[in-house]
Amino acid sequence: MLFGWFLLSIAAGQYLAGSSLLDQLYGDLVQDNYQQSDFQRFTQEEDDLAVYSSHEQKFPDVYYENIVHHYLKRRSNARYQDKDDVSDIEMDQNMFGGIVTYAHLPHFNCFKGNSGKPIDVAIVGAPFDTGVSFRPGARFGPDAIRSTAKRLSYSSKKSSSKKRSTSDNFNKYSIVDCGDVAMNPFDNRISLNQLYRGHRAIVNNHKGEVYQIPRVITMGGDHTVTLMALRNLYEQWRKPIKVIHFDSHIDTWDPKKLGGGITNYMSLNHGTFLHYAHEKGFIGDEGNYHVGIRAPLIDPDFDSRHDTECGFSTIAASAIDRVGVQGIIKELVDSYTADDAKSNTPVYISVDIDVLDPAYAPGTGTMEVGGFTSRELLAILDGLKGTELGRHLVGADVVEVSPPYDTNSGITALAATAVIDSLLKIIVS
Ligand SMILES: [Mn+2]
Repeated sequence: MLFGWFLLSIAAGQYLAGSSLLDQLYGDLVQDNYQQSDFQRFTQEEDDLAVYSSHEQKFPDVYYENIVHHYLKRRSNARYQDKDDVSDIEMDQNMFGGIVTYAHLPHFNCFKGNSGKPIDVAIVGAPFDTGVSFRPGARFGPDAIRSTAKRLSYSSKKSSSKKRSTSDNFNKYSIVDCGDVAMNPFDNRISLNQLYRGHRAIVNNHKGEVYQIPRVITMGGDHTVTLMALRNLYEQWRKPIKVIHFDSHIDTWDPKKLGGGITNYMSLNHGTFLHYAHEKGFIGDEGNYHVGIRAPLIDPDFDSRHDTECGFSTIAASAIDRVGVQGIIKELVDSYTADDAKSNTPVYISVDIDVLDPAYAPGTGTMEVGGFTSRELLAILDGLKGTELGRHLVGADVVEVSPPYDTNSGITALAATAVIDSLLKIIVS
């Protein structure tokens, strides 16, 4: 009988030579509820068929057509779960639905004290864009980055998700999406202070299982938000931070040059925050790097001199054509000196998504042509993994993603998603 059924399948297969490739290839494989009784009336014919090789056709075409008719009819029947069985839908996330966190990471309220839950790496949004000089919209950046990160996941032990995982090394770490810091949209002084306290609460209220001090990756928000991250890091590590700043703009502008210094309130913005980070001593007097610079300066001589005073060296975007990705990686890695290693100088990486060419990141506040491709930026970041510089990375951000200016496909947010993925890999390597 079983042998007869096998031959029946072959017969159906022969007939199906004229139907779709999918039916030919997968018809029997996806058939799991077949009732043999449906073919009972062919039993005698099957047994007769058994004496013929599958290459010989004993019966007229109409016979095979009948078989296939019944075969397809049975196969297209859906079989439903019991109406109280939710085993296939009980998880609250799938690739393109569910409550959205970055890469399906677990979420809990990280700002309340005494949760007792460990955090090694916190992803947190800073929805703020009232420090921009040109196009706004970055307050929607965290939301867009999370939405675009749905195809990522990490096999963190805290995550129930088992989708595409980009590394095997995440199991040791508790990686959490803390959500967004609630930032007041009407007064930058209040909202930046809220961000400062948000970061501070995450770190003060939690310890990691690998890292005593959780590493925070911030999703901007305009670039002003970086100042609050640096302030927190300075207070946590009690020493100036070495900053690797990927951007098309220097962002060390003296407020008298950018914004005019008319009021104190307007002095702090997304082009002056590094000036203040230096003035406050949050960052080192030397050893900081800009990477990807190509935007014109406002007052070239003054700005260049002031930038050097703020402790920065520059790798221009055009360095890609002269020294290539490997040359840039080498300069950055070599900049972490033996003295840095000896004194454990903490490193912060800030990525303004406008470091990318507008072809790759149109959804940003201030586009500048002639930037890196996404591949070049990711290759540079990946090249820092496992180096002394990478091992001392204590915090990072991706800023200036402005979804209203992005494409329908969200390519800027997608690039930011990949940048965060690369930053995470440096931190957990
Ligand atoms: Mn910037």
